[in-house]
Amino acid sequence: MGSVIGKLIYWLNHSICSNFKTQNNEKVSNFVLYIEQIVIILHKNLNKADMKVAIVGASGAVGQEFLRVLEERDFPIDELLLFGSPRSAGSKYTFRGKDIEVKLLQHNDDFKGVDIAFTSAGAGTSKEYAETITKYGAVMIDNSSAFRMDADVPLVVPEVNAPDAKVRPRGIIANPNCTTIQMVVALKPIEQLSHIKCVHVSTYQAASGAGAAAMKELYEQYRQVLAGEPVTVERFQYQLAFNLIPQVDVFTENDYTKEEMKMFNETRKIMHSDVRVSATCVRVPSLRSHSEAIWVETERPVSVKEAKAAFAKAEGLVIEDNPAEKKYPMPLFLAGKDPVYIGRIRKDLANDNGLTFWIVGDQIKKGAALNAVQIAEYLIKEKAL
Ligand code: 2RA
Repeated sequence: MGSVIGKLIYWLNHSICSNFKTQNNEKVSNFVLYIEQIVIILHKNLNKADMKVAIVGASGAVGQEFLRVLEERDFPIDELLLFGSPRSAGSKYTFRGKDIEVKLLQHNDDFKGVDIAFTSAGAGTSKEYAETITKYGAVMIDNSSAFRMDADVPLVVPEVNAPDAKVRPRGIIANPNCTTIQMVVALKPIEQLSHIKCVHVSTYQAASGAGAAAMKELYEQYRQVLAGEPVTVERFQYQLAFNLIPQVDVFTENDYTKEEMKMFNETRKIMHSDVRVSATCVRVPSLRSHSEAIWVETERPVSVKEAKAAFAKAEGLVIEDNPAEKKYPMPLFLAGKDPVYIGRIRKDLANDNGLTFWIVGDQIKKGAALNAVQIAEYLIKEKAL
């Protein structure tokens, strides 16, 4: 799309703008910007020719996963742009055999002609750059918490509420938090059988949820403990090696952590539901893939047989459940996999309307990059970019 749009924008800037230059300059440039946006959107929908994609935060754990996922899924890309902080600008990453240099993220026109921008550089950066990223029509699929609960920003897990992605007045779609994403994939098939009134969940979150540096720190802590050296603690509240930490993110005023409140609020928004979610989020010394023990209470009792049949048909979910053969999902064996795995499916002995199960999902993949890419794939399929 770049060349056609480029020419139109050049023409708009140079013919219209120069004709009106003597008038109020700011008004003219706003007018031109509006026209440009209309042309971009019309062109995108009437005559989609090529696809320009950007990754913001390319050097981070999720940014790197975006590169792998886009390549793995043969995502239609004609041009890929990588953006990063001053620290990562200038680094090069290989995509489809070609080296791409990370550009410095700045307030300029670098996003002109970009169709989709996958952003994962923290909430502060997303807030600061949203306007720069979206002003020429790019759809920003944002992995941070910056906009998740904004009423005019859809929060999307394609298996659950894909059509929400089409209504995005600000050009922004939010990717939910990893623990919520994998949980709602498992809740959806049950909700279709009987409304879920409440959920109790305990998470077992791998070190990588706190970023690439946190993974390194866990390795280093194990090495230090085994070598009898003092242990470095920078990324977690305490030593994580040989330990569990019942705190992910900071505490809020009700003594739940932000991570726990995300599970409450985001689940309701994605599922369009009044469900109440009470979570305890725990950091565990595994490297990758989050696990969750979940108890749901439905309006009517749902049998294990019904639940298993619904899980078996559900999109993005794989059942691994055979107690006799010690079959259940485990994070060590599921890193790098696309689906959410579910096992230990049984009746809740403490609640006649309750079911309980265990899920594992790669939180950098389905919990972040893959979910965002699936949103983009849905928009392309629906011609709703
Ligand atoms: C964590 N859920 O595991 C967070 C990352 N989004 O720390």
